[in-house]
Amino acid sequence: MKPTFYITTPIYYVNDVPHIGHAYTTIACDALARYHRMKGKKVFFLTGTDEHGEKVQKTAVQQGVSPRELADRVVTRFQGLSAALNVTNDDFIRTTEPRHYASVTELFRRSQQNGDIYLGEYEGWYCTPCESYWTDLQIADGKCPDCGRTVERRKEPSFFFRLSKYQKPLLDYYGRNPSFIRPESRRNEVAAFVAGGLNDLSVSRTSLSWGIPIPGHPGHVIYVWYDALTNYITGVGYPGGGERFDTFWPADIHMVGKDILRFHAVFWPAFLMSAGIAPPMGVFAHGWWTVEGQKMSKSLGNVVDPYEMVEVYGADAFRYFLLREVPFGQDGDFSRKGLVHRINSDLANDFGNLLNRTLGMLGKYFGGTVPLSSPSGGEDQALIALSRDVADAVDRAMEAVEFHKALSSIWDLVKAANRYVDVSAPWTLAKDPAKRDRLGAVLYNLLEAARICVLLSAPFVPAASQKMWEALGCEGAVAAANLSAAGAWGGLRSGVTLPKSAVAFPRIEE
Ligand code: ME8
Repeated sequence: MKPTFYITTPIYYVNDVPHIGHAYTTIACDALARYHRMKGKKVFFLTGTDEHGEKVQKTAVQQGVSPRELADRVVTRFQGLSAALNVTNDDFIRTTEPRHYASVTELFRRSQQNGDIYLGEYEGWYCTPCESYWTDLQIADGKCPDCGRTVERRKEPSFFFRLSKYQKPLLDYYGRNPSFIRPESRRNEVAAFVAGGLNDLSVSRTSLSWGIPIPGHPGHVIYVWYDALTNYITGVGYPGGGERFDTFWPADIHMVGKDILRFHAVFWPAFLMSAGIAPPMGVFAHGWWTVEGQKMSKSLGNVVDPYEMVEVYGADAFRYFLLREVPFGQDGDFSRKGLVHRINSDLANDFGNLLNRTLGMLGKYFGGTVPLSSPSGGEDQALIALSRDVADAVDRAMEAVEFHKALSSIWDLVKAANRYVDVSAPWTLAKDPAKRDRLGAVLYNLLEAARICVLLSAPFVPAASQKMWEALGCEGAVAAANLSAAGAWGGLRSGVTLPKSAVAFPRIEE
């Protein structure tokens, strides 16, 4: 097992406050970071904000403030997401920090030094909202191929990066690393794009002042994507030559939305190859959310505010819904009805109830003291075998970044444990004093199955799982438990006294 794991979110534009899309990527990364920590790895998890560029400058002008003032104000909304969503990022990078200026300048200098950057003049069709130039071929009837808005003709002196030179190295890299771009369908898309030929890329602007200046070339600032992508190495200490960089680079996963995959899977590895730095090991593109069946937009007024979700439904429920509802990588639809349904059926009924009814029976029949473990019957062995299979399935799913599969496997165990209650009928065993040992074994097995479910679900529902962990008499933070050691059957301690109930997932009125 590789002992380290470095995961990143995109850095978010500060021209607007966080919405469900930002929360989604961040939560997905957090679940992975937590999972890999519980596997015993040294994890570095980076998120942050993208503060330069035309979009931010424009919004600042509209609001009558400087871009830096705008950034300073909006960044707190993104930083606050970590506490609200229970997210465990190790650092938060802002592209306006001095450490990032040093990093971008050095990366650029290295490419310049080996001849991959040259001064030219750029002319093209420019889409301002997308910050992209397009060629004649790409614009159908004068509209941006990405967003459909009108483009304008523009020309300016610009530094270019020799992206064309990296066509073959990129294709070779994809070939050697079949899991570099995931999901697989996206890999084919990107590979086809690269195989179609790459134009050199304009990497500086003179039409813009809000950016990182290029030393020795007054008037030029670094193009926003070159600036933004570089955050991933700044965050681990580039170019300081420190231990963190050596430990964590190359990153294991850059998590991104499908709209920005190309920047990460084509431009970014090429910039790094040019500077003699190893490309990242993986880029994963997730899908987009619609809201109640409609595209999310400010004008429709249907933007989902993660802070509101946390306030109304709780962070655990929101996290669970986002990662359970939709196969990761595909698009999905967010609805309050769907969220409430998942809370009541999966969380409150299935999982919460399993623990709560077992604690109730333990209180009633054993004064709350955990009996000895003495599995005997076939149904006991089946439950134990299932718990092992589920732990393996969760591991495979998490390695494949398939959260929905991991969660559905955990729920296989939750549901099997609930069935085990019905089949073993503790209330009937309790009537016969000769069956007291058997009653004890049944309750032990139930509590133990619940404990394993709690452990496996900890990366997804961190607060509730901690509450359940404590209710099961387990010590310390569940987030700090080691999955393989703690996940072995029989880890629950006998003889401890547990509470008579624990409500980890309250029901919500529909
Ligand atoms: O793109 N559903 O920042 P950003 C799911 N600064 N995800 C969505 C979404 C939706 N409805 N809408 C947006 C940027 N997103 C750059 C990144 S990285 C070096 C620079 C996702 O704030 C979108 O796919 O505009 C993207 O991954 C993320 O939100 C950030 O968007």
